Amino acid sequence: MATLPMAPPAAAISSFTTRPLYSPSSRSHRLLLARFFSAAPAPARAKGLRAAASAVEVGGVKIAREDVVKEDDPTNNVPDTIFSKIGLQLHRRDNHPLGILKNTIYDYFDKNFTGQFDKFDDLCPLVSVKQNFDDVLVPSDHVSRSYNDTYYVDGQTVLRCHTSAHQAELLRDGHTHFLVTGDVYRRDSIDSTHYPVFHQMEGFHVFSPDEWSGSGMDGTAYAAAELKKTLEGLARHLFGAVEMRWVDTYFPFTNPSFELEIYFQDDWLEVLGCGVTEQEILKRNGRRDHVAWAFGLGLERLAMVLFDIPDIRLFWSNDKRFTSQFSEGKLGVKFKPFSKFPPCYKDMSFWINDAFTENNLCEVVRGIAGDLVEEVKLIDNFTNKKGMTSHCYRIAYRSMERSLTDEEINNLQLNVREAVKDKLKVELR
Ligand code: FA5
Ligand code: MG
Repeated sequence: MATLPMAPPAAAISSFTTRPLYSPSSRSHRLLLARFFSAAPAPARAKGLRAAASAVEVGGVKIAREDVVKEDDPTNNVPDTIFSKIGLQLHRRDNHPLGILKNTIYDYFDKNFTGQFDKFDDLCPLVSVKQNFDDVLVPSDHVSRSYNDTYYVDGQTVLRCHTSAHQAELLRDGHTHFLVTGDVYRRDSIDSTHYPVFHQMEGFHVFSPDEWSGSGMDGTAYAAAELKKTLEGLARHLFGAVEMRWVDTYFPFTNPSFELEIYFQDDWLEVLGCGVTEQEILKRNGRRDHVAWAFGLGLERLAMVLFDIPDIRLFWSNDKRFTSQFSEGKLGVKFKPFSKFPPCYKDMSFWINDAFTENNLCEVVRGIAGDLVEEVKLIDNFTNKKGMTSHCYRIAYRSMERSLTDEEINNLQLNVREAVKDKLKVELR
């Protein structure tokens, strides 16, 4: 199951009941894992991670490893690989594709809504369960709240899984037009367009009754029309002419809800979710009788299209051959891939148990092999007469920066097998 799925309550919209809200359903068996921090092979604890004692500061909040990684606490599921990303704030680097993109989106809003949008890009990613879920009306039994899908620091605190976590507090603080950019975290399978840490920008625009009263539309229709106009304008500002389409969808916090898809690498790529904000959210936060639109866009997804970046893992690369290709204010630059080393495949079969999930497998493999694992893919699945189910996964190992030796890969695979057996309590075949 993918990370922050937000399928509606079963009866609500039948065609979306099996579709996760926060992530598409098409890649459930393809887990691509990689880190680019270190070119070295990753032993039991991946290299390139922050030293255990170190701390980072985000938005004035100091975050130490022991604040977020609590190995002995059963209510905590944050691994070191995730802690190592906190505070990096790729979206605040003006020479990084994500920073260049953020600034270009700012330009669009500055030009079209002069002085109206307040901008936030340094809000702390540690938020309460209330902020992340309750405040945006996510049902209490919703699968997105599960430990399988979200990184919990403890029972009340999570690493935000979307920038929507900040909507309510900003409304209460009196903001009516705002953009929130930040790193978000989801336990998720990974492939070339998914990564467990990525970046979103939230947009929010409140309208008062006098703004739509003369339009001949009701408030909801007016906000929906304004939303689509604004986002189509943004897409043109970023891409010029590009093939795009609107898809109806479901979010707990908007109605109606839409996704915008852009044609990329021979397929439709979902780049943002949006909609007209549920009245309940406005009512609870001091804007009764108003309407609003909101959107949440995936910065990596847009940047991949804009800069021709073929794999989402590249955004984390410190390799000069990647970073030196981008500079402040230059949106049109096309990424030139540097040489690709061949992948090496290893298969692994085991009998699963009731607790087994692919997200858990993914995390264990990443914990051992870090950036050297490119893909984990289910290639065989059967249940025997005794009712035992066997899975076979194919793991692709590949470094973006160098050739791996056979010995290195064999060692990694050995360690992965041990860890999978120990941590997931599955029976290797
Ligand atoms: C949300 O997160 C909603 N909060 C967006 C929203 C905001 C809707 C306000 C309505 C109003 P979703 O899970 O679909 O929705 O994620 C939004 C975007 O983030 C996606 O369209 C995609 O571009 C990006 N995204 C989602 N998962 C990943 C991932 N694992 N890796 C990279 N990008 C992702
Ligand atoms: Mg989505």
